[in-house]
Amino acid sequence: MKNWDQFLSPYKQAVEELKVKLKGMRKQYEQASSHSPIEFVTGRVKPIASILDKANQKGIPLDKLETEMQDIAGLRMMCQFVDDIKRVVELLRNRNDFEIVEERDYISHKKVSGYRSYHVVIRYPVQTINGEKKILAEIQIRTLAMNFWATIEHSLNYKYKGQFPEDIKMRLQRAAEAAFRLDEEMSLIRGEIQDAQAFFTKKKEQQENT
Ligand code: 0O2
Repeated sequence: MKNWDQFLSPYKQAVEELKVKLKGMRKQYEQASSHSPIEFVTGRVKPIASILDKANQKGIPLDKLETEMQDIAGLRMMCQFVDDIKRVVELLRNRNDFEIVEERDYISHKKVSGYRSYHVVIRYPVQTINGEKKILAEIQIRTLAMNFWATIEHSLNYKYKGQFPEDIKMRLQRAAEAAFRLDEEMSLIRGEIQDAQAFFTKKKEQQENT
């Protein structure tokens, strides 16, 4: 019987610390009044039931979770535009508070499900009262459209336990294509959108200063 509180404690600490750090990157863009490639950041520790399900599906023994399950600590960084994803990955590569272990590009190579996202697996040092402990964490970087699709597909997956009826499967594929086209369209009018956003940010600042 695993002591889950003890096992998950460094993961919880890592998620809290990384949320602050990654959100801090967005804040720095705001302070510099320049377009932030990061729209928002979320994070979670995988629930115990999901850890057990995944370990079972992938045949991972519970005493190997630390090295073989890379997404017990999970962070998500959402971007407005596909091009922002590259910039965010570059920002992550340039940091020296963690080490990148692996990158998985499901944007150039989308999954058969239609899933698109860029995954960066990091080794993150957590400071504990017993010294430093390095844990694995997965950062998923995706556009708002990719996130919308993945969130819906994830909840349907939960409902149908991966066995989608044919019509739902087809609609999800079509929705994935629509999300892809939406990203393309937004990229084409990126300049216009950013001008409008800069205008509103400036106006808000002026109102706050009067
Ligand atoms: P949860 O509930 O998000 O934690 P594998 O599961 O074998 O495909 P692997 O090797 O664990 O993947 O790593 P990978 O490919 O980086 O995928 C891990 C996570 O990516 C998943 O975690 C999801 O969050 C997300 N993901 C991958 N494929 C899909 C997909 O087809 N649809 C959606 N909605 N998300 C996906 P978990 O553990 O599955 O789930």
